[in-house]
Amino acid sequence: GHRPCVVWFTGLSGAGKSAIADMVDKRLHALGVHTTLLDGDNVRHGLNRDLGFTEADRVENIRRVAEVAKLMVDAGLVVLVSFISPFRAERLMARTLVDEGEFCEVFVDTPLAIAEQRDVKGLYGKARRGELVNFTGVDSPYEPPEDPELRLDTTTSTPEQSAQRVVDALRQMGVL
Ligand code: GGZ
Repeated sequence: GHRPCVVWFTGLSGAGKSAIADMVDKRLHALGVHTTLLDGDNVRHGLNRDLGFTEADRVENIRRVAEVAKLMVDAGLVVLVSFISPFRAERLMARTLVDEGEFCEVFVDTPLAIAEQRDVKGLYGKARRGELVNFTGVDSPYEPPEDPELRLDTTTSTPEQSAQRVVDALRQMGVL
C-alpha cells in the first residue's frame, strides 16, 4: 500500500522536470503505486488552454493545477506535478491545500546558463531575440524554493539518479 501525495516539481524551462517526473512515474508504476502526471502537455492544451504566460495567467495556471492535484490526492493517488511554477506564493498555496506530509516539493535546480545552453526546444534563443516575450529567466522571474523537501542538482546527477532520489524521499516520508 501507499499514502497519497503531491510531488511538486518546480524549475526553469529545460531544467529536466518532465524527464525526471516521467521516470519517477515509471518507477512508481513498477512498484504498483497508483499515480497520475499533470504537466503542460496534458493541462495547457485542455483545461488551461485559455491561459498564456503573463504573470496573471501563470498564477491562474498554477491555481487550477493545485486544485486538480488536491482532488486527485483525495482520490488516493500519488500526483506528479511538473510546471515551472515560478512563484513562491502559488507553490505555498498548493502545499496548504493538502494535509501535512502529503506534499513533496522537488526543486529541479538547473542554472539558467545550463538550461539556456541546452536550449532543447530553441525557446531561449527566441526569447533572447525578442521573438518570445515573458520567458522565464529572460524577462519573467523565477523564485527558487527556499526550503524544498528535495533539491536535485542536474549538473552532477543523471535523470536516473535524480528519479531514484525522489523515490527515496517518498520512502522517507512514509508515502511508499
Ligand atoms: C516559459 C514557456 C513560455 C514562456 C512557452 N515562459 O520547456 P517547455 O516549453 O516544454 O516548458 C515550458 C512551458 C512552461 O509552461 P508552465 O505551464 O510550466 O509554466 S508556468 O508554470 O510558469 O505557468 C516552455 C513553454 O511552456 N513556454 N512560452 N513565455 N515557458
